[in-house]
Amino acid sequence: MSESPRRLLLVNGPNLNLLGTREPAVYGSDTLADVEQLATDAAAAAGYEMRCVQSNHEGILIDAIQDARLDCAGIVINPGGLTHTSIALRDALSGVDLPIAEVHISNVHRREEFRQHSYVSAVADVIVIGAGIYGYPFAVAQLIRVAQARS
Ligand code: CA2
Repeated sequence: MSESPRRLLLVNGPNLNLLGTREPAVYGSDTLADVEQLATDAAAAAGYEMRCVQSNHEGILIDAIQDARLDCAGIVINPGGLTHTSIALRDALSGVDLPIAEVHISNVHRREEFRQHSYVSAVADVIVIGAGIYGYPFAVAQLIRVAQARS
């Protein structure tokens, strides 16, 4: 059997490109570039490369997840609002059969009722909620632990 690739995919969903520009009380003042840097550094510290994708389009996210099957060892994803609506995204995540880490910057459980349910959580190996952007490097480290245990 071939070795697991030393590459991870970071997926950020709709509106996360706006990080640092609005709603600082909820999401902080760091930008998407800051998030991607933190996650990339955490991956590099363990000898992994990070591919970063953000899109406001569900199909683009699904294509990136499907492609990860070919050359990634795991996926870190903040699905944004699609967390609470998208069966298609969940099907893509369960279909690739890779370790999955779900991240939410805010504590969704202290927010509106509609944010209390995630379609993604049932297919995630790691879930990090409410740790701000520092949830990303934590999720990366835990994802690598799961990926290495599996290979
Ligand atoms: O807390 C999170 O990370 C969320 O996944 C963020 C999503 C939200 O729909 C989820 O319930 C929780 C929203 C991302 C929108 O990001 C913005 C950032 C700055 C300004 C406006 C939106």
